[in-house]
Amino acid sequence: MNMFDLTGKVALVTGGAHSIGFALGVGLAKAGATVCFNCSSEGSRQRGLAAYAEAGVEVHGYVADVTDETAVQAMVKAIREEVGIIDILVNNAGVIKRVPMTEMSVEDFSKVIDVDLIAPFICSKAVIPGMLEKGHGKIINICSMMSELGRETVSAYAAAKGGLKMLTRNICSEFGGANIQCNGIGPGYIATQQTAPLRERQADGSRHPFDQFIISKTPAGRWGTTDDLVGPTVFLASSASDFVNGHVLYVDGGILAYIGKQP
Ligand code: GCO
Repeated sequence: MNMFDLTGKVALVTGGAHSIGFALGVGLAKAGATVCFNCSSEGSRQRGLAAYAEAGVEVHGYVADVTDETAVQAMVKAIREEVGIIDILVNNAGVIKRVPMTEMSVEDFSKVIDVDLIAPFICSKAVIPGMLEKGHGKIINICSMMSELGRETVSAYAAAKGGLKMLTRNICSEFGGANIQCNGIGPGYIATQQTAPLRERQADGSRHPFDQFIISKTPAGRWGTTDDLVGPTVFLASSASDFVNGHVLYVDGGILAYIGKQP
């Protein structure tokens, strides 16, 4: 028996039209799951469907604002009717605003908390009843280095991702007895559009100072790729992890273990 086989499982990936969510959607589909992805607009849905088709993967796309409980409940209901009860939820949708705290508006702080912390609550609350009905479920929260560490300009993001680590532990605590496992994936520094500003080449062609910093802090000596996150996510989505619960699996090339290379 292949304990990593997801055949017969229905997965929902929020923010799954591009970047990390897209890579995870492709990976879950290639592991056998029937994948549904969520995005915020019809344009994103169409672009996402085209990208999955180009990757040779058939998926279902759904538009819903993940901070809107009514919209999320309607999406989960539509998925149940059109695809099936959701077995695997990946709370991936997220935003970041890099602003010094004293310059950040409460509105901007709240927006980050809404998307990065309250939306995973809303989506988890929407899928758990179906998981209870089926007698099993997997919830995977995309956490962050900022679930463990702070840094300048990311106060809202760190507060949200720290909270998401504890929401992960609480869902484990509240529903572990119903055979629902809730774990996190903690990406290190991954080369995506979201981190592109941190990797921009300088005018003289040199690396961005933050890029150099991350390279010095990562034993692997490189930024991660979205593909680095796929295997750990398939593991947490599969029966191979049925006794793993409330854990955040850091996929960071060793950053959290390393004091950093001597300058
Ligand atoms: C930042 C980065 C990080 C990464 C990721 C690390 O500004 O420090 O955006 O937050 O995106 O979350 O795990």
